[in-house]
Amino acid sequence: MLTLYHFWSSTCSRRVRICLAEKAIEWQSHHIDITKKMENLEPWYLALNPNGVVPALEHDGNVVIESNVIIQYLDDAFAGASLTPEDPLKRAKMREMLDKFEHVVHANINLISYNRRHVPRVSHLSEGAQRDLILRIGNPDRRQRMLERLAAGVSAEAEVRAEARLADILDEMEVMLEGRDWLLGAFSLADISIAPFLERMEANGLDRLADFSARPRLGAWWQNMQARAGVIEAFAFPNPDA
Ligand SMILES: N[C@@H](CCC(=O)N[C@@H](CS)C(=O)NCC(=O)O)C(=O)O
Repeated sequence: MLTLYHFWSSTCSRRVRICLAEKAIEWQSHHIDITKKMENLEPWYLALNPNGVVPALEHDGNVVIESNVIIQYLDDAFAGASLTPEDPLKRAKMREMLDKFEHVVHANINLISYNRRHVPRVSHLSEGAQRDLILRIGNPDRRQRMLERLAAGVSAEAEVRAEARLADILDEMEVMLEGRDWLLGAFSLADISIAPFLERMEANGLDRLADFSARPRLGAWWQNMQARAGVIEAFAFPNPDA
């Protein structure tokens, strides 16, 4: 039995749903409302994922967290098209990319999304109520970061720096895509891991980044990515409240 705890529009949940679709793995959905109901901070969910974030995967009673770890687990544990290169060096490169996609791309998108998406989402709560919710987050680093953002907000300068870091990674991808359709040659977890963030850049109105005229290979990659059945299926997961 495979259950994914996820939120319909979350980038990290999309990573996992793309992988599940690409490998044609059957799974059961447990939707977690991370917006109004904030189910990700309920004690029962924190027992599954102490970081208080989606996604989390439960497989035969065992829980795996961290979306990039989950997709590697799915690729290791399930049959179907392999999404990891055979060559050890390419495997290492893939893991380097996964690390950057989480710790540079996701971290900076998260910062940029704070004023645009997070603040309006919690604006109905008093500062004290927001603080109480943050104090429930199990991961001390994330808890501290959220407390600092609550106290001081995210400055325009910090957003500019974050955009520059995103541009660095997009430039790196443009170079990697020379003479190939996918980041490592064959389609892999690296392509899956970054795809939801390209959509999020567009959704956040980061027009300069999402304008592919300066990065034509990346533009072609994004078109190919959006045409894949697995990506279409993962992005089509409906908002249960719509
Ligand atoms: N490193 C984690 C990050 C997960 C994450 O930040 N998830 C976001 C949605 S994409 C979340 O649950 N946010 C809820 C919140 O911030 O309250 C992973 O890759 O699984």
